[in-house]
Amino acid sequence: MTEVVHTPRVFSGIQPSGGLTLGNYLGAIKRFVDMQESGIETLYCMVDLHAITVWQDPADLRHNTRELAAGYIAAGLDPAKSILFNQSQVSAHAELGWLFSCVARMGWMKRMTQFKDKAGKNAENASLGLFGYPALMAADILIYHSTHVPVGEDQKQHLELTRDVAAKFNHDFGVDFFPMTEPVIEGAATRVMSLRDGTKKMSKSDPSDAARINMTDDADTIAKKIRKAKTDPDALPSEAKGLEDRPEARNLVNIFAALSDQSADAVLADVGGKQFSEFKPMLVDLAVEKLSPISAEMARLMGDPAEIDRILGQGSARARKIANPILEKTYDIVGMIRS
Ligand code: AQP
Repeated sequence: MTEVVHTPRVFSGIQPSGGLTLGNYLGAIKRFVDMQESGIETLYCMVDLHAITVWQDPADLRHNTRELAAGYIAAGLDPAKSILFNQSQVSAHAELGWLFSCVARMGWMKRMTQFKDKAGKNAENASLGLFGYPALMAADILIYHSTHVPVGEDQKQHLELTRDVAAKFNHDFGVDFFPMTEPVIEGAATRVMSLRDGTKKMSKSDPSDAARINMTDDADTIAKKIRKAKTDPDALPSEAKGLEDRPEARNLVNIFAALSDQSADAVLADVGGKQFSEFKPMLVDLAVEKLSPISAEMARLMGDPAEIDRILGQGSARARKIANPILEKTYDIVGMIRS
């Protein structure tokens, strides 16, 4: 069998399951913008079908989808350069998701740590969709034959499963059709932690609002949250290796590094020896400087929801043009009659 060389194409998505957090921004959106500027074809999705794997109030879901689109655009994604759309408007995602549900194995899903974290002790009561989430995620990526997926560290296991699905499909049907997608997990903040607990991921669905910085927080709120962020009593070290057993300190340094496009070592070369009483105000100033223009632009864009819907409609039409032929070919490989 000759190996097919796939043209580079980037896909990623975020769930409209709440407001955007600094974790989503630094771990995902900021990287999306970098990849957009690299000249590769980029598709960025609001994965609304994934969001409903846990309960979403319909009005909130609509609002959060538009706000996520506004966040993408405000952070630098340009609908003329990147294809921006919401997942449910491109039905090929759900269709390929079903085919992949028949390729992926129960045992693979049971090993997913995100399912264990999200379902918690009450797994029997979790939705079937939450259990099968990674099969739909594999479809999101592979329906575009995507070669690169920028994500935060927490999505690494799902990306490995995407490769397993592609490999099993190719093997079962004796084809070289789906590519082996590469995760792109880069930057100083691939895993932004909770401001209240440095061992827990910063998350939009954390019940404590103080644990996260929301992209819509105003300057006072950002300042208050950073001032109250958990730290330890020691001064900052002068190298990143001195942060190994200090999760909260490491988190704040990594946030500073990512916001200022530096490495943690470069930040510590400047601020090593300082106490948090000195470092936190510096972080507040930097966070407000970087995030305020984004939140102001998000608010402006949210003033015209019809324009956001128009952008999503246009993006969806462009996405369907790429996805539908790949879906048709997949049905053909599987043996479905398409008359
Ligand atoms: N704390 C984080 N640090 C770095 N990256 C993060 N991402 C999320 N949180 C962090 C990255 O953002 C992208 C979209 O994530 P998602 O919304 O699809 O799902 P998630 O990872 O489950 O994010 P949340 O905020 O924790 O959402 P909820 O609370 O709804 O589960 C991914 O690339 C992710 O890595």
